Amino acid sequence: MTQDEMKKASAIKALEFIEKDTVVGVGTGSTVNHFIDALATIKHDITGAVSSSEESTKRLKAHGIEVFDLNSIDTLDVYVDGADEITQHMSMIKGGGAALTREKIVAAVAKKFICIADDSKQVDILGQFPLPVEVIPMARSYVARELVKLGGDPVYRQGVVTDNGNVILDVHNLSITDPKKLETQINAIVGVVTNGLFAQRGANILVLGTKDGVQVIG
Ligand code: ABF
Repeated sequence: MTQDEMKKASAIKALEFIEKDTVVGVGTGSTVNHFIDALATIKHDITGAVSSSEESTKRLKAHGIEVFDLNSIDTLDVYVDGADEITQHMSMIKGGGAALTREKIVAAVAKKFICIADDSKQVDILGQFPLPVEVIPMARSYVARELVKLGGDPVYRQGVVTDNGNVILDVHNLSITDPKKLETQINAIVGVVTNGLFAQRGANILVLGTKDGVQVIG
């Protein structure tokens, strides 16, 4: 099985968590693209979706799936999204696709976070993947200096503007032994919109594509 086949297998398995006549929270990324394609096969059984990015909204609509504004939704049972890294404690680094803020908002509303991923995403300690931090453009240099004080090496992601009109700093060389604490510390820097640590609200279930099949963990 290739990595993409593992992503696809995990995405298809996640359909089992979707209840009839509900609105589904949908993340962003190549694994989620497989999920959106799979969701299209049951589109007449669901009410619609809320989306974490313009990219996913476009794909959902192309399949004829209605996309609702999150403000019009009272409850969301399930949010399905990928990750860049995930630990056995279900803490994640996300934001490689620059959609971290909207992902964190939809995840906050959802009762259950279902992480879909291939097994290359499983790690013992977060931080090998550079941690994305979304920043208000005028605060970029200040936030970068503060991130250095926390032990990281921030790199400006050139040419990327988020769906919210902000910029991304990717923080290299962090060995994240206490993700909840670091998530709080980075969020406390003025000018930071969101950081890509999903530890305080981690995943509830990991649907992991491996070469031996799909494992459901949690
Ligand atoms: C989004 O897409 C992320 O937060 C993460 O950055 C990424 C995972 O990428 P992929 O599914 O393409 O490997 O969910």
